[in-house]
Amino acid sequence: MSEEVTKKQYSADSIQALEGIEHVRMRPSMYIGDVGPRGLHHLVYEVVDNSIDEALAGHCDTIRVTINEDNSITVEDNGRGIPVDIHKKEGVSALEVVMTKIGAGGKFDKDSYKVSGGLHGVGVSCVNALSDHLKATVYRDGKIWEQEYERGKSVYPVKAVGETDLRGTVVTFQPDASIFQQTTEYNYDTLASRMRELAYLNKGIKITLTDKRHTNEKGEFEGEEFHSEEGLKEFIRFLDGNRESIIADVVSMEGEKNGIPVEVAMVYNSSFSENLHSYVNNINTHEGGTHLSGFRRGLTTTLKKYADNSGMLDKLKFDIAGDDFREGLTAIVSVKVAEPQFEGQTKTKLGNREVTSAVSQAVSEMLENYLEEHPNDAKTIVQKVIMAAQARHAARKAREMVQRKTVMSGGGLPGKLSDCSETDPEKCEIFLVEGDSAGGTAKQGRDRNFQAILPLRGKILNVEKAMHHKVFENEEIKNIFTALGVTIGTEEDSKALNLEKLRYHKVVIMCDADVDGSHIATLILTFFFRYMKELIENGHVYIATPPLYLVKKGAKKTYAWSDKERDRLAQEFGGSVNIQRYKGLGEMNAEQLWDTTMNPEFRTLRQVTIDNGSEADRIFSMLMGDEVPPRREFIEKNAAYANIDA
Ligand code: 0RA
Repeated sequence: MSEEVTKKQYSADSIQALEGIEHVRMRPSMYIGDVGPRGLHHLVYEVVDNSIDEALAGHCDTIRVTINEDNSITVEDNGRGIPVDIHKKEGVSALEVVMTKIGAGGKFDKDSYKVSGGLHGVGVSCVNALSDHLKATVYRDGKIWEQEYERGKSVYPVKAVGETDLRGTVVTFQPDASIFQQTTEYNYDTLASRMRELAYLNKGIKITLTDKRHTNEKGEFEGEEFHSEEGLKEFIRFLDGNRESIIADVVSMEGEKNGIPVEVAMVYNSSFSENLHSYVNNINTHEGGTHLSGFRRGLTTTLKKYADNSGMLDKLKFDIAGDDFREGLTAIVSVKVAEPQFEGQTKTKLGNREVTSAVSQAVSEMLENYLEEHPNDAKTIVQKVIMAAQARHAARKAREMVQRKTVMSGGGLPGKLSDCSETDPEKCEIFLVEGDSAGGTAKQGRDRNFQAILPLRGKILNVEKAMHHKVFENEEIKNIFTALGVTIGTEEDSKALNLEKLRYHKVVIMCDADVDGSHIATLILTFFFRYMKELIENGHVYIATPPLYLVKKGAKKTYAWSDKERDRLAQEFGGSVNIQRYKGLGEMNAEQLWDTTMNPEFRTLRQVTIDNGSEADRIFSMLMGDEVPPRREFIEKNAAYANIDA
């Protein structure tokens, strides 16, 4: 090949690379989901995933993640280091290819397939394209190599800057504020919960997280080390730490079935909820899929067989359904799939058919052994299943009552609901308001065209501690179901919430801005999380934020949402100002409530999201469960206004 041609080819390729970078910058959401806080944090996960892959390939055991003072992020590992030699096809350093070629990933290394990988699996080049500045340092072959980039383009060719005995890769990036316009500030807890999850999912790897933005009293940086020798077994103990186990130990297994690495761990607790968490290549598959079906199948077949043989079901007058085997069950399924097919609305549902039987077999083997070796536990589990079946029959009756009412419109709507006149659900909002009196104020203050009010009396039922039929018999909960117009499928495999008839696309929880109010908000959220998760997942649930203070001077008055804001306003007004602390919604008149909390032009609604399903599950079980100390600790740590949009 003549030099002429090589050059031409190189420049053609680099133009293509440029187009790739421009495309990522033009349509960032296509690559990382969104450009809000979620996308911002996703950048870190994408870089860490590369190091996890290196660890899974057996070449590295430590990953350090640092939030630097300026909110840039450093990820370092002690792996082989990204190769720096000239990539034959591209004519530049392999490091540069990995960093600047969109879609290049680590694919040129054919010996190891990439198993981990962010939700979008887009590679570190996307992170680079969306960063103001990125610096890659590689310790390899006795040398320290370096290259820097701006907005995805290299600033200089890869160069050797020193010598070293170390091996590894260090990437530091500063997200581009012109892309992440909402915020470029990293949340420690968000990163910590993902790093913890990764440590449990990939046992043996040490992951540290350090926050250099502030120090504690001793002058040390905040930070944690995540490391698990027992993997999912420990993950289950962590998740269920606030629940009471009814069996001796966590049941777990790890192995390969039909060439698919499968890991499963499970435990039964005394609660009534089912908590299944599933992962494919370290990605949380919120929508489940074939691996979860395999888990359910394995569990049901094995337990059913055991129960039948035990004779415990002989005198039973009602049938046992799949659900009954999963009440009080907490389980994690984690598989590694070479070419995962993701389906579903959020592309988090595994579609690969072959995975079902692999997981089902693994679970059957694991459970058969456990039941054989722990006859007392086996009996406890079967008894629990029988009780669940019994309760399900009672619950079905109660639920059918609710749904009969829901389906018949007209007389069906709850008497306490003040509905809006608009009928297009997309334009409609419903406020769930604590107490009849605040409900009255909200009713006067609202825009009745599109805002409906449903007052809830007192504390709503703590669904975390109640059996299903009690939940469906509860007056306030029945009102929420009928007002929203949603129903729950009764078929075995379509327990999903039916949102087609949802009457309001914004469901706003409006409670007092105090400890009681946030407790009530948490109770309502717990109900949504356990019984209407899809409502949250589809972005329909919001929390209203009423102001804490009214700051007045003469005719001038304004509101404050924090102590800091109150002090600033008081200073701005100067002289003697009158400050009123709103203890509850009831202290505001209708106009004030509209101005500050309900008027779409001025209010702030906090959208409730589930960033991390297992973490949310753990927090709800803690907040609403029996153990008091962890709850107190959480509330103290998160102050009066617990950050419930976990
Ligand atoms: C491909 C090949 C080799 C290393 C890596 C990728 C690698 C990538 C990343 C990303 C973050 N940390 C990493 N560490 C390693 C090396 C192949 C060889 O040395 O033979």
